[in-house]
Amino acid sequence: MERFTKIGQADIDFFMVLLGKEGVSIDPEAKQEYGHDYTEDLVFEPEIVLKPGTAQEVSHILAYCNENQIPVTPRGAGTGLSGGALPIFGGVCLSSEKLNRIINIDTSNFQAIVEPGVINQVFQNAVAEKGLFYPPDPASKGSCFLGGNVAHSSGGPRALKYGTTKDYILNLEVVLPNGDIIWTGANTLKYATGYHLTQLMVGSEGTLGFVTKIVTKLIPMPKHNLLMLASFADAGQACGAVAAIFQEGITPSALEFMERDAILYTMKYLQTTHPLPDTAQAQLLIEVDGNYKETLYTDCDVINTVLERFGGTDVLFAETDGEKERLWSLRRKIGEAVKAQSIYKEEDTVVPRASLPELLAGVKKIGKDFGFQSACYGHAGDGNLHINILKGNLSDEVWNNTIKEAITQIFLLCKQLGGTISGEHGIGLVQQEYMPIMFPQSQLELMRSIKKVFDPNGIMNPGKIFRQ
Ligand code: LAC
Ligand code: ZN
Repeated sequence: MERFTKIGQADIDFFMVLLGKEGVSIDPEAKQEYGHDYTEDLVFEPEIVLKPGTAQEVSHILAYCNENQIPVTPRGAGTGLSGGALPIFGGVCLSSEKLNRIINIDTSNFQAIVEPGVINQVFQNAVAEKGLFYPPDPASKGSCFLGGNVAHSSGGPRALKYGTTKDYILNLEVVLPNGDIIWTGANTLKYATGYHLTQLMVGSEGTLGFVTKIVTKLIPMPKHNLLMLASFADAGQACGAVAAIFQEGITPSALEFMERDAILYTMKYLQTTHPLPDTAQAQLLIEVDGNYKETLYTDCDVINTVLERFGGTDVLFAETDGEKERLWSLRRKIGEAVKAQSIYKEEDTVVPRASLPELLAGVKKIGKDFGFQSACYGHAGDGNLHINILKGNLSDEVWNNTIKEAITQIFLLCKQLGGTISGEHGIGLVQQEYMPIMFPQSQLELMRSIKKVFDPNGIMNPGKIFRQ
């Protein structure tokens, strides 16, 4: 027996009455558009796309789907990299795009209430106008939604100093699969009042409920930042410099690693120039921020001595906002550029930062053993290395089968180094087969049991995170 019910005319009529024509799409173009996200080239079309504008509408939709055993896949901007928004069983794609209001920015308590369809950068700009700062800044910040950020606890370059999304979520309004609307906690900085349901929801990838309001913490906007770029003839040495910078007592606001190939692909993709010496195998992009310029210059001097110790050369400072933006734009576009270059798989490995050189060396060795090229980059200060495995000349047979063994070896290495298989992209669809590397069956069973408490009929984003 099919686990889920296919959507019929009666269901379409119900949703039309509830949301009106504007809130319902069933045409082939919409199904195609909402059938993919940024994950590789995967496509799974929904049977219907719903765009509610209130929590009450979400509640009616979920209660109906729960009763009728219709699968529901929540969707933000579709910028995810682990296939979390792919409706693999068809059914409803539940889009948050009409829930896009910034409800309140509270400058006395440094908090904001927003809906999940607000674009990360739009929110950052709105709070910046009031002198406040919302640090989580995924590379896709210009288009990704805050709801998706909550679903994956997204990070970004600034996470190493300021933390990821989970560190900025105080409270959530969530519609549960049975249609109940709850608040998960309180709008307070401290919370010791039973199980922390807010933090359980963050990173749950839309498998437990649909977030309709987000209460975020804000902090004061630092007044200044400095950005420097350093080149290394040896990529391992670049990784080695990372932990050493922290050991000097400095916490940069960003510390990004970029391998030569990743930079070259992005220069080509953006049709832009970039200061990359012929000898450079890797670069570090380092930002410091704070309220006092003098302190930042002193920090940069100290960082410079560390960089020299690790063979860093050609250290450049971005002199203008335009230069800063050019460097950041190149860094942020690497993912897109690699995608344009080759069929690829992106792994989101993370290890304790001092183990980064070992991780990189291990990845390169595994690449040699299995005959694949990789372009690595990422948030070195967090020990978070994005590994892009390129298909290049590999046969389909090797790509579809053997490469899984290579990925398994990379993930086993992460685990052995005290790390894990995703730092910020989530497990979604594409990483779930590797979950048993991280957890014994008993622990996966514990997670499944939690899922069952929230979603006994298994309608919320089915087939994600772990096998259900
Ligand atoms: C980045 C995304 C891919 O760091 O996480 O560019
Ligand atoms: Zn990243």
